[in-house]
Amino acid sequence: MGFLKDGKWHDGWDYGDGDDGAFERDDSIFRNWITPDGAPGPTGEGGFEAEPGRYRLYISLACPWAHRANIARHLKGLAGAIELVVVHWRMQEGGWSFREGECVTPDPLCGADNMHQIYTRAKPDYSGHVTVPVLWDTKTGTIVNNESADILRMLGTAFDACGANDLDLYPEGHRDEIDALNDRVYDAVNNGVYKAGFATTQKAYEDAVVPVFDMLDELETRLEGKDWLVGEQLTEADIRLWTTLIRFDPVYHGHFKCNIRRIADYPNLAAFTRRLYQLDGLSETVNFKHIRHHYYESHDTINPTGVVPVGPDPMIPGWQAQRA
Ligand SMILES: N[C@@H](CCC(=O)N[C@@H](CS)C(=O)NCC(=O)O)C(=O)O
Repeated sequence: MGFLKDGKWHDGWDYGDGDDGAFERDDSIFRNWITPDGAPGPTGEGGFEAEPGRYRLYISLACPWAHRANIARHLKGLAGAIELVVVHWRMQEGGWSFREGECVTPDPLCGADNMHQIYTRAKPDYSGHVTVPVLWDTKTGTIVNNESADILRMLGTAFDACGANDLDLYPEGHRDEIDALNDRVYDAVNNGVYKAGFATTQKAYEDAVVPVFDMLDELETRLEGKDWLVGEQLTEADIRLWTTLIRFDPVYHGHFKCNIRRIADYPNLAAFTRRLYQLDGLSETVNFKHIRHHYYESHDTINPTGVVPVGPDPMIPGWQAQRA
């Protein structure tokens, strides 16, 4: 773990400065959008026209935020149009790296050792955390966007005239409902598990962990007799919830102490998790080895030995308990 300050890398933990022990997440700073004609998107500057082969997506297969972006890339049929670069699962000194490992890709830009070099290529005096996903433009040599919510949404439409399929993950008529649900799921569930896991006081932990399960209980009821969270089709709201659910029993339940219940204890959420896993192309985006080893090997304040649990028992049919 670490951060850049005026373009220089520093190892160490730098989240949450008050003494209340609460984890505080940074806002992403690269907020430009790829659009069909290069016009500016809802935030940032224009100049990023959709073109197959022009953009590259840096992700960690462990990271739930990066996972959203890669799912959009897969579901929209853009795997051949947007190159994928995968960092090593272990994030310690130097932060995310490209050191050799199963399913890790060397950096095609400059053979970088670490992800922070990609950030300083884009902005030599960058200060802040070095996070994935990162959407890179090979034409102008800069980062288009490093906010997964934006990337998920922009890949939903940007390439529709040049190679993407017509799947609509953000249907008109349901947008207000999707936005409202996304906000609540983000705060209580997607980021809620991190707030619980990274809390350094009992109070901060308990303040975070209870809302995780209040929201899961509500979602369990919402999914009664329904396949999808909003309307009658898969939307980005489903994808955003799912990337947390798939990591929940293997990682968040133990490592982040979110252990009031498991997803396996919620029939509707468990069925929902399996339903998305079985959707065309989605299981390909899941790598349980990277997921389990990332969390348990990277956060040495929480798990100093780096020992990775072999369980729990598989929630997904076909998923076997894995050994190192
Ligand atoms: N707001 C960002 C957050 C992304 C994020 O926090 N990614 C984590 C991985 S799960 C990361 O790269 N953390 C490195 C760090 O915080 O130093 C997004 O959704 O894209």
